[in-house]
Amino acid sequence: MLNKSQIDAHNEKGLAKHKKGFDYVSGIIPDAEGIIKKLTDFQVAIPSWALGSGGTRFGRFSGGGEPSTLEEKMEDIGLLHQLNRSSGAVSLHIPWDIPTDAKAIKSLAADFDLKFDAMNSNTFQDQKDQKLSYKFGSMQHVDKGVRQQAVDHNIEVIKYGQELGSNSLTVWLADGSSFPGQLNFRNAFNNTLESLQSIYSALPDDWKIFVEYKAFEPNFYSTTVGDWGQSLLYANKLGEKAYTLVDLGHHLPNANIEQIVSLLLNERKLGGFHFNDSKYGDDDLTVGSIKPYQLFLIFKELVEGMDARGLNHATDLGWMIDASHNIKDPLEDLLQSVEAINLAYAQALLVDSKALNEAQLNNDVAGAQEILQDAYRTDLRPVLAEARLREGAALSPLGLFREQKIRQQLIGKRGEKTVATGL
Ligand code: AOS
Ligand code: ZN
Ligand code: ZN
Ligand code: ZN
Repeated sequence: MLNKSQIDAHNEKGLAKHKKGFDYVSGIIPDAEGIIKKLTDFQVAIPSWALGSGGTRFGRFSGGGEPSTLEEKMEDIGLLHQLNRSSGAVSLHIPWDIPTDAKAIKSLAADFDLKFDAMNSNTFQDQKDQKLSYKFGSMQHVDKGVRQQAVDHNIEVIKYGQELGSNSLTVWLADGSSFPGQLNFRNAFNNTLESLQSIYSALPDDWKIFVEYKAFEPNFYSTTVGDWGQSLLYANKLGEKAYTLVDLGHHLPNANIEQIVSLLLNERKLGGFHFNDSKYGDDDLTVGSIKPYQLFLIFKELVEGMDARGLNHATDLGWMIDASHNIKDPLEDLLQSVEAINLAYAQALLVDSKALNEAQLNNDVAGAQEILQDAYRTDLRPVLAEARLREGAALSPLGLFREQKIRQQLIGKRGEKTVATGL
C-alpha cells in the first residue's frame, strides 16, 4: 500500500502543469464541477481474474508478483483504488475465489474501501472432484444431472455472494455447439431457460441476475446465449430481476453496440457491462485502446438513456472490466482501462443533449455530428485528474505506480514465478 505522503509528493510535482490544463478546460466547458462530481461517484469493478497474465492457447508469460490468493487479489485492487479512487469494487469468480473466511475478506474489503460487484459462476471448466463433465455444455446439456449440477453451482455462488454483500450474479455460459447437427437448438434453448429459471427462483429479492451473451468461442458453430436477442429473451422470460449483460468483445464484427445498448436501456433490461476492447473478437484488450470513439458513443447512449429513465449512473448498472493481459503489466493495463472508461463517461456528460435533440428534430445531420465530435475532441483528461486530486488519489496513477516501482515490490514480496488463479 502507498502512504499519503508518497501520493502527496507525486501530486506536488505535477501540480503546476495540472493547474494550467485544468484552468484552461474548465474555462471552456459549461460545467466542470458537475462532471467532477459524477466522476467521483462512478466506480468501476475490477475482475479478480484479470490481475495476472492470462496468456493465450499458445503460451503464457508471467510478469511476476501475481496474486495467488483472494487476499492478495484484494490487495492489488485496493492499490488500484488508492491510485485512482475510481476502482472501488471487485467482481469475483467462483470457484477461483472461494472466500473460505468470508468475514475476513469482507473486513479486508472495508479496509480498502471496496464493494463486491457481481459474482460470477463457472460452468465452462471441469473442476477437480466434479462429478459430471461440462464438455457438452452445462445448462443446455441433454443430461438432466449435468444441468442440475450447473444450477446447484450457481446457487452456491449466490450464497457466497450473500456472505460478502454482493447483490448480483453474472452467468456466462460456454454452452453451444461446434458442428452442425450436434445440437437441437430448441432443446438447448429450453433446457437453458429451465436451468436459469431454477436459479432465478433461488435469487434473493434484492438481487439481479445478468445473462451474458457471446457470439462464439469456445464453441464455433452455435452459442446458446449467442447475442443480445437471445439474452433478452431469457431476461424477459425470467422476470424483473433478470437483465442482459453486454461484454464489448462478444459481438459479431462491426455490430453497432451503442444501438444495442440504447434499446436494452429502453426495454429496462440492460444490467451491466464487461468493458474491454477488441479488433477481431473477444480480444479482451485494454479498454479504449482500439476503438475509443465507439466507447464514447456507447457512453453517450448510456448517459442519455439512463437520464431519460431517471436511473442513477453510479449505482443502477453493473460497471465491470473483463480483460485479459498477455504482454502488459496487468495492474498498469487496468489503470489504463479505468482511465479510458472515465474519459468516455466524462466526454458523454459533455455532450450538449439539448442541441443534439434539436439537430435531430431538424434533420441537421452535419450539425448532430459536430455536436458529438465537439465533446469527443475536447481534452477532458485534466478534469479526470482534478477529480482524483480532490479525492486524494494520484494525478497520474500509472506514473506513480512506476515511480514507486510497485511491480518490483510485488515481485520481491510474492516471487518471480507466480500464477494467479483464473484465466
Ligand atoms: C467469457 O468470454 C466471458 O467474457 C465471461 O465474462 C467470463 O466469465 C470471464 O471472461 C472470465 O473468464
Ligand atoms: Zn465477459
Ligand atoms: Zn469474454
Ligand atoms: Zn472479453
